Amino acid sequence: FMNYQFPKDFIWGSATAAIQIEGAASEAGKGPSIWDDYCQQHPERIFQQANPAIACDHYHRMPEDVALIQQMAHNGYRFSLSWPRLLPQGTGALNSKGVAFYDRLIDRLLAAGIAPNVTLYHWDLPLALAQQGGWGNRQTVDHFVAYAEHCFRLYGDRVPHWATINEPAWSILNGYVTALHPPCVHSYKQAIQAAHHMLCAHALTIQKYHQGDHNGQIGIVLNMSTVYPATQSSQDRAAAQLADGALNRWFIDPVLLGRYPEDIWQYYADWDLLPEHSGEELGWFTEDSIDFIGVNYYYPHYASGDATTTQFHLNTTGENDPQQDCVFSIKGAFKFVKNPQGRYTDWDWEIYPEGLLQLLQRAESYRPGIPVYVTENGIGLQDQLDFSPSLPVQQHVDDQERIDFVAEHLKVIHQALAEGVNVKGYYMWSLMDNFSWINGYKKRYGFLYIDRDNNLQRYRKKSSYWYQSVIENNGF
Ligand code: GCO
Repeated sequence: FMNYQFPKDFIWGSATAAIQIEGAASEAGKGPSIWDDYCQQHPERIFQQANPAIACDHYHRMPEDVALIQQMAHNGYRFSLSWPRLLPQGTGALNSKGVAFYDRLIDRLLAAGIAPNVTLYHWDLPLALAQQGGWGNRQTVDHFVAYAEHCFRLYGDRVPHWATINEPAWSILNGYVTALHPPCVHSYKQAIQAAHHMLCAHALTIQKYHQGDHNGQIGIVLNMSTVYPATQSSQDRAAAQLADGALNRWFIDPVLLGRYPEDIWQYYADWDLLPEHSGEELGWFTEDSIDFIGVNYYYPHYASGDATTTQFHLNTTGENDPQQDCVFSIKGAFKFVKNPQGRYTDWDWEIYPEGLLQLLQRAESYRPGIPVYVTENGIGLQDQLDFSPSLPVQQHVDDQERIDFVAEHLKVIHQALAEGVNVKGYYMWSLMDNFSWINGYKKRYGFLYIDRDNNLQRYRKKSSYWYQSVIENNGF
């Protein structure tokens, strides 16, 4: 008897991103990305001076990794293509070895009955384009669209699901507001300009895909963090509305409604923060353009209107996630604070499954019936290997906390389904422990434990066996 039965065609998978797992950073013709460069230039900003040069060596171990995905019974896998592996300079000639790598990956997945869900951009901008201004440069839009068209031509016949950009809001916030990620700029003006270019690149790519003769679906992956007021004061409620507008609606509205949200547009206009834009560009934002929406959810935010301090902490201890310490403040208008009642992980991320339910309901309210995929959800832990002879192999990495976390979130997905939200699949972050940006390799997210002391050996964690049984029963 299943308490939580899922629809027959539900996709059960896990997710990764190229820069976080592939390694082979300067091999086989790959060009450098902003992350390769950042870790080289500023090793002190990354926990234990880690870098993605080898990562999980997935580039070389791909057949083994796909075999593990198959063994774990997943029927879907979300990964990203590395733009600088395919186009080392970001533009120009394709790198044939890069092309061949993703051909092999996609073919192997399909042969194993695993449906690929492919993200075009997961933060690894080609360095050559960054040197010309990156997302701040209008030309990057055209370069991105050209890159996307290559990908559709190369793999479009075999990829059922595409996503343009992973978490544009967070990529912009990290790059231009907290400045913890490259290009490490503190500028709201540039943040909003770069965001506009990303949204243009997204919109134009969707158009191109639909104009082409492809039979898959295309969408975007948004991190639609729920934002609550820290207290019920009118100041905090206004702060929450603004924070939600800047972080969520600024991205959801162009994508799903075909226009920027008026209140935030006006707010940015008042502060002289509006992006340079043309009428033609705004015309690329159209209603009903995407076929599905991908939602990444980790934790909720609490906005306070008392944003008198603006601090940007660099925390490279890996103990706390700097995103939590960090005070976001658009011209002193809001900051995020902790929930005193919250249940928090080791990295100070609150565990709050109800937040996911609200996001799913929100996607549905934007466009009833829209297919929704939970494209990321998971928990970073300091998992340990334990080879005590008394333990069965399934318990060599006992990550019961991850099982509890995933189960709690699957329950709210089940509830959303019961309420009529068209949730089509769940991709746990992540398939394997990987390069977690400035947290380096300490923050482990995987179903597979990567033994960094022993030749990057893979071990299945307890959660992977539990998830396999969920998949095999299509519920739990
Ligand atoms: C982490 C994050 C993940 C990702 C992912 C974001 O801490 O590593 O929680 O969300 O790294 O790349 O899309």
